Amino acid sequence: MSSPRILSTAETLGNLLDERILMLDGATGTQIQALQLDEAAVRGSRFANHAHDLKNFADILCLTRPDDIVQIHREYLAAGADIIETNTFGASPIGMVEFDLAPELVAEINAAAVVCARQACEEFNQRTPDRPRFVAGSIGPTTKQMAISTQVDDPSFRPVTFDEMVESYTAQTRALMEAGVDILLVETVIDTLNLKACLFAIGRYFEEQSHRVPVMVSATFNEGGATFVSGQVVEAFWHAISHFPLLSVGMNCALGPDSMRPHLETLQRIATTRISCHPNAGLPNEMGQYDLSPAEMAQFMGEFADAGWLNIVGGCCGTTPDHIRAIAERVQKIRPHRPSASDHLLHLSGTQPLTLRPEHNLLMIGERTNVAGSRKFARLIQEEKHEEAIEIAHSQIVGGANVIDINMDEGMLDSELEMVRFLRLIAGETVIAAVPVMIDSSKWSVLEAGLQSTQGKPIVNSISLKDGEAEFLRRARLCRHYGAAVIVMAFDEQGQAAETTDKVKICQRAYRLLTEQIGFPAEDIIFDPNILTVATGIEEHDNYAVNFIEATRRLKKLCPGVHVSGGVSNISFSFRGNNVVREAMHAVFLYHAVQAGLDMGIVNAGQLAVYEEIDPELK
Ligand code: THG
Repeated sequence: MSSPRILSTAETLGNLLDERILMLDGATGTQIQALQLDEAAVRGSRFANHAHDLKNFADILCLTRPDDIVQIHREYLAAGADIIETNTFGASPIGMVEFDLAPELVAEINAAAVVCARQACEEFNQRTPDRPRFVAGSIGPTTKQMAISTQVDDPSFRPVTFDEMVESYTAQTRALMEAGVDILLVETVIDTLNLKACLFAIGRYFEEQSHRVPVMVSATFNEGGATFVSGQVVEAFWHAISHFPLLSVGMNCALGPDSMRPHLETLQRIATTRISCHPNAGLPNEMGQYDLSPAEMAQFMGEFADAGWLNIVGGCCGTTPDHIRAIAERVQKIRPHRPSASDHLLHLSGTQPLTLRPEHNLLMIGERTNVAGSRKFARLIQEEKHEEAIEIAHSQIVGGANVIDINMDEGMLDSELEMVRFLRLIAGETVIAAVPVMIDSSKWSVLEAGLQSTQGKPIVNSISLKDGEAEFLRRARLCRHYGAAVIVMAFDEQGQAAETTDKVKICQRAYRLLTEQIGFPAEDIIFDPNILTVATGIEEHDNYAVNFIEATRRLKKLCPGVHVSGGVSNISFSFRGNNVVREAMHAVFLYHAVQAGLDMGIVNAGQLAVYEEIDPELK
């Protein structure tokens, strides 16, 4: 006889989400303000002598006035909330710095907050056991930003490092998880690089503990609302975080529901997970108050739900239990959103999205932001003439590059530092920041430094089996945690493959390892079967172009879903100084390679000859 299996909380949640739209709670801050607590009341006896005002740190109330917090949760549950957010928005080490609170308090505040939320939920669960309520651990963005400079006079300035951010988010994640949250809710995301650090921290924590809970991500935007977070449009944002298995993605806060409409419309169409939405009660007026009534808010949310966009809804600043009650009533019978299926295309992003579609002829990757590939760029970096170095990136894009390859591998340079500095600098250049980057180095430490400085979805150039399977898979896993596609070179423990069969064999081995052992998506694998120099005077070298083309043809058949790339200008090194010949060679090579299935090439964008226009004799 088999006894009925008890569902895990995550399974229960998933089943409910398939059936109906679930309700989040509304603003905690608005309810706390209504209590009109003064500084002394917020501090209680424990923090009476604290050196810094705590009135603006609402999370401390979990320790000093837990009954008030439980009561706020109860009111939202009574209004119809299925998911209660813990009062922990700022309770991370970096979030607490400005209040002069010791990082040791992180564990205590988060644990106390979970106890408050759990107590309120349990009271309701006992009354209506067939209607479970869930505790979501709220993780806020901190006041620091990593994707862009917040100092006008120093575009490379960043107040924290990626590692510091990961450490801070790990501390809060650990505290919430040990206290037993059902969900982690990373909300009010204002900076995608912060978010990537947060997801990196959560993913690593889950792996180390072999225990996970569903994760929700909710981003926000400001002013004009033309861009989403840190200058990104919503599609670019989604591609940058789509590597992480999420319960939902959505948006909150901002300028109220109406401002979210176009972003939400796009997000629900492209995201392959569920959609959440918990806006402010409209725009703040001159008094800093929010004007949308419960009925007005319910109307907006009802429209979004009617359109089939929503799975989880609630409210942010200015919303009250009355808002939640009105929204719950309006959306309760509406069919929830069905997430879109993956299109299995290669998606990349800078601040703009870039999707490689089958009808694309060739994706061009600008080669000149490479200290080994351009004497001029090398000199400018060495002489710290960054504005002119940036101009090279710019001219590659104007010349047609869809992606720019950045390489700082040079003995005289601190390659990690230069990689990070250049990536930070271009993050402030609208035209350049729009395109995805290809982070190019033969040193893993440089690649990782680059990954930690990129808010979009980049390409890592490159990893290979050169140092064995374990190291290959370790790096590939990390690339995935950072949200990157990878170039895999046809290189193994024996060296670089020059013959067609070796190229294919090595790539096939890498393909099996990546897809079978770590579930790396095939579309994010880009093979580079080595474009080697022809016409060197050594006879075997004369077949190198054909070998690459033939390997490309076979790999596209044998490894379904992958892409193929190559460094095109390598082919013609023997003709250095003769650009007419070199450009003709590149054009003829590309003409055949693209037909064989080459998807992208590292090229001197703007300097490509047109195949049809090459002098017949030269051809
Ligand atoms: N595969 C992958 N990555 C790569 C390569 C590859 N990265 C580097 C390289 N190969 C591709 N990039 C270049 C960049 C410039 C040149 C060639 C390849 C080049 N430069 C001129 C030269 O050396 O003659 C520089 C002239 C100048 O200084 O202006 O040809 O294969 N994954």
